[in-house]
Amino acid sequence: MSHSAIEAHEQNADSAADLNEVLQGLRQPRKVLTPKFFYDERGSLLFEQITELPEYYPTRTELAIMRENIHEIVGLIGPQASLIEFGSGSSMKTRILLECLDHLAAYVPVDISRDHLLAAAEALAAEFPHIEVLPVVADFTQPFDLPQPKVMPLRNIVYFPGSTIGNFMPDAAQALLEVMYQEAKEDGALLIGVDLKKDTAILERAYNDSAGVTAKFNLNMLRRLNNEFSANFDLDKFEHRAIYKESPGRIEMHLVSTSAQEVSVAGEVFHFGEGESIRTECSHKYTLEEFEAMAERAGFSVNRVWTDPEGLFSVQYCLRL
Ligand code: SAH
Ligand code: AVI
Repeated sequence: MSHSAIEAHEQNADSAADLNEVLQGLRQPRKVLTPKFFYDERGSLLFEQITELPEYYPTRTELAIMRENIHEIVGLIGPQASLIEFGSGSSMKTRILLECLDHLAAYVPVDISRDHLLAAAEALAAEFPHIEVLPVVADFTQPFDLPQPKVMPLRNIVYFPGSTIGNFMPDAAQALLEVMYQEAKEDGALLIGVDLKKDTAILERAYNDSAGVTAKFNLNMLRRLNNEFSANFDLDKFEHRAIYKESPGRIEMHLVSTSAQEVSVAGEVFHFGEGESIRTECSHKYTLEEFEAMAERAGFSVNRVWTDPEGLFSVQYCLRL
């Protein structure tokens, strides 16, 4: 795909390190893969379909919170900020901010899913010609640099919607918040979407939709390993499973082997017993107090919290302490 109008800042792609991560995960007694491998072009499109599912409440709830409170949010951010978005995907929620923010210095979407990011950046640049759009293709868990906007920003606002923070183990989530603290710089802030603890049935429905889109999204990881890491997973021999575990407070997504089988990845053979699974994703849910404690450990103070009437989801504005 060619994206001539927009310059992409490509950073830290390392397929050897990715393969190593895959192999290390599959060598564990409890096999595990990291959710960043969901997001090739097909995975990004499947995620977009998930966001429209009736059972998947987070996207529409977060959008409603943003729309409801946009004037207050814009007032807190102030003029001439640089908006740096982690895991921007299709930048759907960002449009609400881009429409309302006062003289934005630049919009810097950061995402690992290259073509999807560039297509979204091109569309935004056409829609908002007065805003400098500076897409960064990077794995945000590894060091990366941010491009310098033409207009000097008055402050940096790190935007991290979608509750993607929940896809990281608590230590890694805190480490990521610390990176955001650094990127926010002095006087900067973090605007973050955080999914909240709730009734197990609502959570499990959201990750086991009746149309089977989440199952396709989950299985797409194996398709990707077949395409990119010389693996030979038979997608018909694995099943999607998503369950909520109370004690860590997270949805776990697994791919369960339906029979005893062997699979090879880049020449290394892995054995699966019948019923053995690969954990592909954790989606942690927080109480407001739990998230506040983690944000504080990373150097932020939670300045403002907006939720929906049912208390399903939160958007939080955090200042550097
Ligand atoms: N922010 C959007 C998309 C959330 S899906 C929303 O709220 O709907 C998670 C996004 O994070 C995907 O676009 C995925 O490609 C990106 N992502 C996941 N892990 C990443 C990583 N390690 N580095 C960069 N982007 C990542
Ligand atoms: C991107 N992330 C916050 C989603 C979530 O809800 O954890 C990914 C997802 N997995 C299954 N459905 C959606």
